[in-house]
Amino acid sequence: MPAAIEELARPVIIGRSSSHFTRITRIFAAEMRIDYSFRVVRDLMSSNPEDYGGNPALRIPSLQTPQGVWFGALNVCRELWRRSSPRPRVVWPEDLDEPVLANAQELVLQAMATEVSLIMGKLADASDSNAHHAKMRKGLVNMMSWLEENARSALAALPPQRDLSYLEVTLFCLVTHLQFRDVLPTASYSELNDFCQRFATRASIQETPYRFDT
Ligand SMILES: N[C@@H](CCC(=O)N[C@@H](CS)C(=O)NCC(=O)O)C(=O)O
Repeated sequence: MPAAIEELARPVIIGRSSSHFTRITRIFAAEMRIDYSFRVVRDLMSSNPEDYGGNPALRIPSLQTPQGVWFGALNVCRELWRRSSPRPRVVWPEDLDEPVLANAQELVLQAMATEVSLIMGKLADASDSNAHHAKMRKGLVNMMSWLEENARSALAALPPQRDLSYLEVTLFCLVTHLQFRDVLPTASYSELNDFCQRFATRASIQETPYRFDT
């Protein structure tokens, strides 16, 4: 296949190496053995949807494919999975049919979103001392405490015959991103840190470290 056509056939992840939602998709791509190009969004303050692969929400990640663009980490991961062969056994959010599992997934994604708001607020020069900021921080600390208390039982309740779960990938990306961006001290979360240490032995984790794109 000529290089230009091959390039077009290769999906493009649009995101940043420092973004936890982007890392979810890169871990999935590595686990699914999908070859992709990576397009860095240089300015997260841009208000041009084209900079985000056309996403009107002005968010990363997106996945550009010949069929169209997929917005958001979960959509991207599902499309990467559909493209994989053989398809690994993935546990998706809708498969989590016990409260501890479903709530863990909800709180991981909410904690990630809260972290984005805190970081973007700081970037935009918002005061760290306003009431909403304080409430977001309190919510984040509460969610992390809940996850620390419930991670062991949630992880034990995942179907044992899986290759991967969205819950584990998102939990790993959340905890390690809190450390990377220094948003909260995480040393006291021993269950979460143990989980991250175990999960970090995967090649997909070694291949996708957080870093600031230059
Ligand atoms: N629902 C989206 C959320 C993505 C998101 O919030 N991404 C962050 C970066 S990790 C972002 O684009 N932030 C830019 C902003 O908040 O303006 C997903 O699941 O992918």
